[in-house]
Amino acid sequence: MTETIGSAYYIAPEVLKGSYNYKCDLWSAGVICYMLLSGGVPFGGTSEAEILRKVESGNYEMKQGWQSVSEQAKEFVRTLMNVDVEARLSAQQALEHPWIVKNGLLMPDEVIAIAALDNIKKFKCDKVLRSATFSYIASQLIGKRERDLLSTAFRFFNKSNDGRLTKEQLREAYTHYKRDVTDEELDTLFASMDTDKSGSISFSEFLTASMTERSLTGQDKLQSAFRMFDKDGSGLVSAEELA
Ligand SMILES: [Ca+2]
Repeated sequence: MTETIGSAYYIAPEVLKGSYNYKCDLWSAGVICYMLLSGGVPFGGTSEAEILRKVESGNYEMKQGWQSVSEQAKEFVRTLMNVDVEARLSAQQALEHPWIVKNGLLMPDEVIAIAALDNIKKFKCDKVLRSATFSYIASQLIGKRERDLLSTAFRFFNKSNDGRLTKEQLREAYTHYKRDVTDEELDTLFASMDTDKSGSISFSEFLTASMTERSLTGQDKLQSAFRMFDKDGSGLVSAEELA
């Protein structure tokens, strides 16, 4: 890509210099966020030539209209409108930015989120074998698409964006999707999900509990998981093999 195209306001500085890649779109996304958050433009001017000169310099301010905007939101815009193309966020990194995650701008597929929450309510894992088997299936055998969808749901529920889902965040998820859950139910399901008893739910614990019943109990997957645990090939899984 070497051709100079695009509207003056949104164009990335490196595009004007004639050498750019996909990241020029992330700059443009940053300009759009800048305008939505502040109501102003980063590079003003009375003519297109004047605007383009300012764009090329890459220098902009965040003063007028930014007084009540959070530091995290400003940081998000700065990391998109970064003249250093290498350091500029990729689309994936932008989706993972705490400000995007915190504000729920990353919306999971509603059907998947609700199915995950309903599955968690049905999830019972009071037997070591069941827990160990399902954890193995969750980590090894789940389809990439289902894993991606559940990953988005997990990140949406995990508002603190630290990879550890708390009981309160899980309660909020049920409330958000208007699914009833009593305090007692929440205590019970949280305890069965938290298989390592760390006091929070990791992504793999979440995967184990939230996968669809069908993907958890597919005969092939159970057999594959069973073979994994049946280390001596005896056809029986002993307590030692699970330890
Ligand atoms: Ca845990």
